[in-house]
Parts: sequence; C-alpha cells; structure tokens
Amino acid sequence: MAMNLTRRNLLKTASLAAASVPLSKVVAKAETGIAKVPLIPPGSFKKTKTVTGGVCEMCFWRCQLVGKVRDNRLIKLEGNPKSIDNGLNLCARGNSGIKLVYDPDRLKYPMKNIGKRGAPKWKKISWEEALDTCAAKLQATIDKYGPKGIGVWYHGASAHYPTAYFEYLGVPNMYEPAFYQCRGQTAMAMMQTLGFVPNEDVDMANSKAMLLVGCHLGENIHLSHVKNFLKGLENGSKLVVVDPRFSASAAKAHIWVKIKPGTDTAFLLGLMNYMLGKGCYNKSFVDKHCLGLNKLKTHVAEWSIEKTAKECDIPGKQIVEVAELLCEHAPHVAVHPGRHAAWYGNDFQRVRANACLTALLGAIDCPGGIVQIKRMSTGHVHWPKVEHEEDPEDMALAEMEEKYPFRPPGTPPELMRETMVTGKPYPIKSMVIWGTNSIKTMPNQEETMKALANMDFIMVTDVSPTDITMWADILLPEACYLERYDHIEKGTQWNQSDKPQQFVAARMPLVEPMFERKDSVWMINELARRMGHEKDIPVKNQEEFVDHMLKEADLSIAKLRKLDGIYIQEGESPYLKKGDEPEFGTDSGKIELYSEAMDDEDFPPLPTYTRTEEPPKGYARMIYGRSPVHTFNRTANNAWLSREVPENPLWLNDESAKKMGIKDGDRVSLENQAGKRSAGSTVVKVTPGIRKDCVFIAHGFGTFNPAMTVGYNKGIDDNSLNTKINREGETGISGMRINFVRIIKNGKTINIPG
Ligand code: MGD
Ligand code: SF4
Repeated sequence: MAMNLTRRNLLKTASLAAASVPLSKVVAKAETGIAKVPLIPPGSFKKTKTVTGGVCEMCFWRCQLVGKVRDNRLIKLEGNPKSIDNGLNLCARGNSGIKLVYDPDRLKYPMKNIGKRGAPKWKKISWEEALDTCAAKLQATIDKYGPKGIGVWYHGASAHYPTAYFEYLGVPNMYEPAFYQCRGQTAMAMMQTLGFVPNEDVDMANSKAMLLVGCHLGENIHLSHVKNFLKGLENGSKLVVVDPRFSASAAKAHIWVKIKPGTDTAFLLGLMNYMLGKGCYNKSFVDKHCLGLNKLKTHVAEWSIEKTAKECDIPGKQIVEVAELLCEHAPHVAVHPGRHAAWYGNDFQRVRANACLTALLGAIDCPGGIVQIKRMSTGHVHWPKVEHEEDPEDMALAEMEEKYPFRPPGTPPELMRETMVTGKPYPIKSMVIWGTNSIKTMPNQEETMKALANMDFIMVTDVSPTDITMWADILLPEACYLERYDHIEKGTQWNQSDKPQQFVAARMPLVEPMFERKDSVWMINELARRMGHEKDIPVKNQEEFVDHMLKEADLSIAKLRKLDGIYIQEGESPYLKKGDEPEFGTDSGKIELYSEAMDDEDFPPLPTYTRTEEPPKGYARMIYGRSPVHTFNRTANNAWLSREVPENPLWLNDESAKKMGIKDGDRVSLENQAGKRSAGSTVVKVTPGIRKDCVFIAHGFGTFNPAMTVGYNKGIDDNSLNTKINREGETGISGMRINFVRIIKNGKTINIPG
C-alpha cells in the first residue's frame, strides 16, 4: 500500500506551503481566470494561532480538526484534541486539505462559458452578472416547463441549503450519487430486513470474529472506522475477508476467501445453509426476533458446500472453516454491512443475505455486532412549505420511479438522464450541479454528456475545476470546507474509551475565503432574491443556518467556540441491557428473513442469487475500489496526494501476465468489451494477489480537464469504461462491475487469458 505520507514529509511540505513557494510562481489559467496568488515572503510570519471548529470534508466521514494559522494563512491541520471520534489523527487526505485551500487551479471568480460546453472558454464575470443570468435562465425554464424543467445533481454538506431551496421551488428531479452509486442498496436492503440502517455502526473493536465481504478497510479509509477495525485485530478478533483480490484487509486476514467476482450471494447462502443444517446458529435470538426461518431453511437448502464451492470457485473446506468460525464466536461477530454496494445489479439481494446471516448469528446490539446507536438531535432549516399543483406529467416520472419500489430517496440518476435526453415524460432543460462530478460517478459517460448537451442552461457550483465544470454555462466558485460554516457532525463513541460519550460539532471556517469565493447560503439567498422569493428566505447567512440547526441541542456557534468546537456529554451504550429487547423498525417489528413486502412487489422474498455475466474470451472483469490517499476524483488535483499516488496501477495476475509477456511496471491502457478505449494509461502491478478472471484499478483517476494541472490525464478513468450497465429492479441502481477489459500495450491489443 503506497501510504508513505509520513508526518515528517507532511511537515516538510506544510512549511513549503507556508512559505507559499510554489504558489508565487503561478500564472493565469483559462478556467481560474486570475493572475498571481499573493506572495507572503518567508520569515514574515509573527506567530501561530490554533483555530478550532474545523470539520474535514476531504471525504464524507467528517473528522473534527483544528488549524494552525499564521498571518491569516493555514499552515497545518491536526485532529482536534477534544475529538472523541478521530482524536488527534487525520488521514493523509485530511492532512492535505491545505493544498486544496491554496491550490492555484481553484475556482476564484464567477465565470461565463463563452466557448462550447465540454470545450469551454472562460470569461470572468461579476457575481451580479452571474446570479442575474442564473436567475433569469432558471426562471425562463420554470415559465416554459414548470419547476419540473429543472434537474439537480448534488453532493456534500454545502448542498443542503440549495437543495432545500429547489424543493421549495417544486423541483422534483433530484439525484445524489451518495445513494445511487454508493450506499443506496445497503441502506434500503438493511432497512427492509432489519428495520434500521446500520451504516458502519459495527462494533469491530469488541468482536471475536469479523467478516468483510468486499469491504477493503485500509484502502477504504474512514478514520475512526479503521481505528475500530484495528482495535478489533489488536484484541485478537479473527478476520475473514472475502475478496477476489489480496486487499489491505485481506493482508491482515486469518482467512482470505479468494472469491470469484459476483458470487458473494451464493457464498452467503452456502454459509447459512451450513449453519442451519448443523443447527449452529443463534436459536434463541432467531426464535424471538426473526420471521421466516423455515422458509429460509428450505430456500438455502440447495446451497450445499459442493455447489457453493463450485459456484464461487473456492475450496469447500474454506466455507466450512468460515461458517464454524462465525458460529463459534456468535453473537460477537462483526458482519460488516458494507457501504458501496452498486456492484453487479443484483446487490439488494446480496445485502439482504448479509443481513440474514447477521441475524442468524444474533450479532445485533451486542458487543462485537452491528449496533443501533443514538445520536443527539439537531434541527433542520426549511424553506416554507408551498403546495405545488399536481402536475400529471410530473406524476408520469413518479410512476416510472414506482417501478423501483425499494429505491433510495431521490430520482434514479439514469431515469433523470434519459428524461434529459428524450424529453419524456417531460422536458428537463436546466441543470443545477452542486459539488458533484457526475461525469466520473454516473456509469455510461457518453450518455451523461449527451444529456448535458441537450440542456438550455447549466449552472455548476464547485470549489475546483473538475470534469463536470467543463459543461457549465455559468460556473460559481464556492468557499471550501475550511473557509465556511455548513455542517453539524454528531456521533456516539462507545468502544474507544471506558464510558460512552456523544458529541456535536459544527463546521466553522479556519480562514477567510480568498478571491470572490462565497458560501452556499449567500449564493442561494442572492439567487432567491432575484427569483422573487426574498420574503421566504429562512436564514440570513451561513452563521444563522448553523445556529438554527444547533438550537435544538441547546447549542450555538458561540457556545461551541468556547468549547473548542466540540460539545461532549455522556452517551448511552448501544448494547442491550439485561431484560431489554431490541427494536426493529420493519412492518412486523421483527427481522424479516422472509419479506412479505418484497413478495407483494413481485421480488424474491428470500435472498436470492442471480448469476452475473461471464467475461468474454480474452477479457477480464474490471473491478475497482479506493486508493487510500484519494477520495473519488475529488483529490486528483491535490499536489501532496498526487505526489504520493499519482495514478491507479492496474493489478494483473502474475501467471496471466507471464503468458501475455507483460512485466511489472509496463505502461498500458485498456479497451472494454464495446471497443471503448481508456483515454489515459497506467502502470501494471503484476501480482499473485488477484484472480485471473479480473483486473483491479482504483476509482477516480484519469481526469480530462486540463485546468487541473496536477491531476490531468493521470491514470485510467474506470468510469469511462463502464459503458454497460445493469439496472437493479428493486432499487433502480446500476451495477458497475459488469464491464470487461483487455490490455493495450504499445498500441497492440493483448487478450487476457482466463
Ligand atoms: P467497495 O467498492 O464496495 O468499497 O469502500 P468499500 O465499501 O470497501 O469494495 C472494494 C473492494 O471490493 C475491493 O477490494 C475489490 O477488490 C473488491 N471486490 C470487487 N469485486 C468483488 C466481488 O465480486 N466480491 C467481493 N467480495 N469483493 C469484490 C467504499 C467506501 O469507501 C465508500 S462508499 C466511500 S463513499 C468512501 N470513499 C473512500 C474514498 O474515496 N477513498 C478512500 N481512501 N476511502 C474511502 N472510504 C469510503
Ligand atoms: Fe478527512 Fe480522512 Fe477523516 Fe475523511 S477520514 S474526514 S479525509 S481525515
């Protein structure tokens, strides 16, 4: 794992940033439209002060941090010493937030595209002109098509206020990739089975055994979660990792199940069949709390060890070994619920199988299991409720959405994209894109570009240039997470110290935004004024926005400032007390191994395995995951992170590589089953640590916006090769591990032997 951003390295580079050596040399770039960044001469710093109240957003785990500031310039970030969550730690990405603040490529002024969408030429304009244009264009769309003529794609804390405004306007088309390309299926399938969404509330620290199915902790880094995992290992918990690849977690595993990609549901059904057959499941828990045991037993009976082993291409004795290990340690088994689940287009059923296995072990609300934790209650900011006339066309899209009865909140993205292209059931003609790079998140990039080309108007708000900003007509520069207020972070910590505690933190700026960057509350209020909604504006500014949310917890920005940014009080242990019964929010109030609701909607009521298509001859399945020092494509232009991991090496099986004449370090590009070639190239990592039927690359690389001078064209964009999609019936979410690739070296296509 290339994670050598040492503390010393960071300090060294931090002091470079402080002296702003690289920044002083920066000249204007088309998209940022600015001359030099002001130079602060080395040695001119007086003294350093610590500013508290930061909340990280280099990823969405939101660790609490403090900034060391000299002469109004951030020179170092550290974990907030008061944090009961991440403590003094920040991960490499968290530490490198400084390089985002002072990235010379960042958006600085409102800009108008006077070139083409996708091939922009930027003209710096005033905020007045930018907002007047956005208001006029959005209003024109509403006048012609109604609010349904607008679509919103959004991600991140700063989008909360804007999306509330667009809901108030009556815009029905809203899509957030955090659900549809990430944890949507996990949340919905867990809800359907257990009646709650465990997210990642799994007590690995106190477990006796852990099961990670395709979850690659260590490369997937959410700081306190990884600490929880490591504490479990330190405490002697036995780890089982199911992954076609020798991931960072597999490297720590007692049992690595080198599973055939796409067969995990079969594996889980096989485990359950063994446990039910042997009677080694948690009978008292299941009898009390689960519905449908006998039906499940009959249903999984076909998954003998032999059949499961053959389907998953693993040794039968390994299945027995895993099942016995889990039973031996039940209920103190951390069956990780997983997070990103949009794998094969049959994932709802896999997550249901995972939840049923957890239930058979009784590994819920007990030490080591998944737990229902209580967080302090805080408020929301609402725009006034407006009754919008029921529009029959509007209902038509709602009816299309009804096809996916277990979908997460919001509009399924491809349904919206199709509507943008076809105009059916109604035209969507203006897009508002806030903090999301849909070119890199939504599979089938060409379709996304086609949909964007079909718009009358596109407004994009971002902190930096990205692939999607190239499609903007008006591009608005936002203050980044270290320069603004916007988010309330809260949680309960029960397994890292003696007594449970809970906390509330609010994101507060560590430094003032530079240039003409603004926060989202300011931008939306100015837009709302221009669109005639001044009287309904619910909060005057970002401080009022945050204060309003804090009020419910009897807190305020002023109080939090006095508390160094974090309020802490006694918490509750999530473990059930003797005599208490767990509560499940399903219709029946029980864990639904058999789901009536799914049966009513004509979906398999018991977790069911569907085979995924095999790679054609000469191709391998392209699987993907995370780089430990990057977050999607968001960090591609970060100078420190990009220096550590500039591209995404292609993992290729060593025996296959030998037959192909490919050596470790060779530079290659990829071609998918539809003949689509990657724009960029990368190096090969030849390893026995991956199966022959797949290759692996980390997601988020291969950015194609030249305004990102650090990240431009580095590595391979996995999403550009996701041309085939398989939309799941239950949720409308598309699987993304169903594309196959072969290798191109020196212009020559080389088949991958199976
Ligand atoms: P996945 O993509 O589900 O990611 O993190 P995870 O939920 O852990 O899983 C990736 C792993 O699945 C890889 O090890 C891959 O080899 C394996 N895999 C591929 N196909 C299969 C298969 O068929 N079966 C099995 N069993 N394994 C398979 C995602 C999570 O990470 C999310 S959703 C977010 S939003 C965060 N993002 C993020 C980030 O961008 N960067 C870093 N550093 N950390 C992150 N943490 C979070
Ligand atoms: Fe920031 Fe890292 Fe924490 Fe994510 S895990 S919030 S990037 S410090």
